[in-house]
Amino acid sequence: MRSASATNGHPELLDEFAADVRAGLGGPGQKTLPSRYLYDDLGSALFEAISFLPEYGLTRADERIVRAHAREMAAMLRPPVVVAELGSGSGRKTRWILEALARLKPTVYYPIDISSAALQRCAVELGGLASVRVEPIEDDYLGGLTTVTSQRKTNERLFLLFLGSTIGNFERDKAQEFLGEIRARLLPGDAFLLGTDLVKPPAALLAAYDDPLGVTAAFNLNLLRRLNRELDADFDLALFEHEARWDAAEKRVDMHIVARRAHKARIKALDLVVLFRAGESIWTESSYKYEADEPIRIARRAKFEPAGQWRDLEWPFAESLFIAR
Ligand code: AVJ
Repeated sequence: MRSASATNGHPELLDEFAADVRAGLGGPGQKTLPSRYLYDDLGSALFEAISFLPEYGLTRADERIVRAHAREMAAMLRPPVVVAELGSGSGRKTRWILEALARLKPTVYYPIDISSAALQRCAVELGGLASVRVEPIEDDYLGGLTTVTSQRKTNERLFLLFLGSTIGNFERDKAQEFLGEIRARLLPGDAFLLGTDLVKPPAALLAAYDDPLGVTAAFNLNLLRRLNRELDADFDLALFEHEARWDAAEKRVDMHIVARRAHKARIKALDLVVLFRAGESIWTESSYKYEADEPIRIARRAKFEPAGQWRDLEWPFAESLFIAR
């Protein structure tokens, strides 16, 4: 079992991390790091904590919708159905769907995640469900999905879940491309459930991404600790602060790590010195917000047929169900 980080014991992942960090921090322009590196073990636990913050309604809205409509969704799919999920996280939301399906017929569930810690938590959370066999797949999304689809039997329908508005971390054209990549791996009649956080007033979004307890700040700054630990860097966390910015034109929330004053940090494993001006930032995440018709538009373009959409009113969020054409 891996403990300290997702790259421990996976040298090829460490190389990729090193290359991404060099590309993101080594040049003269806007410094940036890919958001997926926020999720080491501590980062995953901090995101889990974020999902309990009153200001961050996203995860609870997602779960409310799934819980309220799981049976309706299950009834639309002709068994036998196998379930796969991209980025399973704790698996708390998926319970409702698996229960609804397993009432009709025993089912297999393939959580796909690059974090073995997340997969373990998910197996514990959902392993006890009657008539559900959990088969964790430690891989990236498309690699894992390819594994699932190459194993599936032709009489089985695949129900693919992509919840939590994780798609919000993709630039809009990348999201479109990604849906195409997903669709290319599915067969006609397969189902796809996509969760998207919806546009809402900027004040609510800024509070959600810069909470007064500082949990999101810890989640963001933890990325520097990861650089210190895994790449032998010497970032002084006290010299940085978390910032959330609403980009009205792009309809997205960006997270930055901002240098409080001019200084430099060393990343020994890369033999790289990183200079910061006062106020200069590392851009660590974008969280795109959608209009309710947008997921339907991009899914249609990727050869999916819309089969239903459910929204939460308390925290505007949409769950859209599609069938592969
Ligand atoms: C897990 C990607 C959906 O973008 O809202 C939470 C991650 N970032 N707070 C999001 C996150 C800051 C989250 N997603």
